[in-house]
Amino acid sequence: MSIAHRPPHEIALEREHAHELLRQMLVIRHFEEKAAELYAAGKIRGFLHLYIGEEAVAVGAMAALAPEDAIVATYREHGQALARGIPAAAVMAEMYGKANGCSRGRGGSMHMFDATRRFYGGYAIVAGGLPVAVGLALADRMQGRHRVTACFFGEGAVAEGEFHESVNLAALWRLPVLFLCENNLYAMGTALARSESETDIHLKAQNYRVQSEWVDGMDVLAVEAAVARAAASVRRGDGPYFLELRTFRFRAHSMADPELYRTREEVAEWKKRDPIPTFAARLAADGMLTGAELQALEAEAWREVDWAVDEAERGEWEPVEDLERDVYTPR
Ligand SMILES: Cc1ncc(C[n+]2csc(CCOP(=O)(O)OP(=O)(O)O)c2C)c(N)n1
Repeated sequence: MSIAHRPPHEIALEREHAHELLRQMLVIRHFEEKAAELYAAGKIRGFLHLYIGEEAVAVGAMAALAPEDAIVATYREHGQALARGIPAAAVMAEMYGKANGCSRGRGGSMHMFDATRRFYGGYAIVAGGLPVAVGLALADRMQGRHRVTACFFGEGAVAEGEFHESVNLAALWRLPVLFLCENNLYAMGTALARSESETDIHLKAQNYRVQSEWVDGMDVLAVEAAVARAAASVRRGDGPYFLELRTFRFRAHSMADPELYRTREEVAEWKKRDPIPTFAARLAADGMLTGAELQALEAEAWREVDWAVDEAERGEWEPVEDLERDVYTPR
């Protein structure tokens, strides 16, 4: 329905919501642009995997999930952490390795964690989050809670045994898991078609009798709508659901990747579908975003990123006395 046919209060609500989706995508984009700079400057060390190009997936999905739902993600999870509401300062400080980071600086970029927001990682092992998600969902089932565990993972995970074990068990026990496969076509330097005989990833879930579909992961509204539908089905008790979100990472796999496995033309082609400017243009065309509003959202996003960097800079290192804290040592 065109907005001209909707009552004014609905238009106002939609406009606000659309701006919030755009603001979140801008925060993630600029946060990571800054992180890349800080990595080059030696402020952030270890591994760093950027989500640039994939923002619509995390933002659309989180908008459709409830605070009581659980989230499990991968090492490419800054976007999910920010969209879930972990303060940008806590995410940045974590990358710095500071004690004000969301994992007290012990996890770094790949291990964001915030139990108060039911954000259960951040897993460096490909497919490592899937069995954890199945376990969280099993706990909900056993305790009679109607909530969803949303599990993000890359298409590279489907080559792992853990993927098959997890989807199978979730289906067999009808557990409330929402599998969210971020298909960005490359697992490090391996193109999907070079490693999988079936490249329609969502079909793999159907082998286990799990409802599945693919979604345009460059379109934040399409992601939000699909996740809302799928989460409602899971919450109703209809068993797990699988969404394949087709997307693309614009940057290298990590900071140490010369990108020899794909052409510049392919990347340039996907950049035409950049989820941020395309969404902004669509809103502008619908009369829902003015140039001044876009500028204000950009400025707001940068302010949040600058604040995050200030807090990370100001943060303390964990004191030496805490070295053995949370370390299990049998005596
Ligand atoms: C079990 C395991 N094998 C190999 C690796 C090394 N590795 C790190 S990322 C990656 C590619 C994963 O690609 P994908 O799942 O598509 O996610 P993306 O990086 O594209 O987001 C691999 C093979 C690992 N971390 N864990």
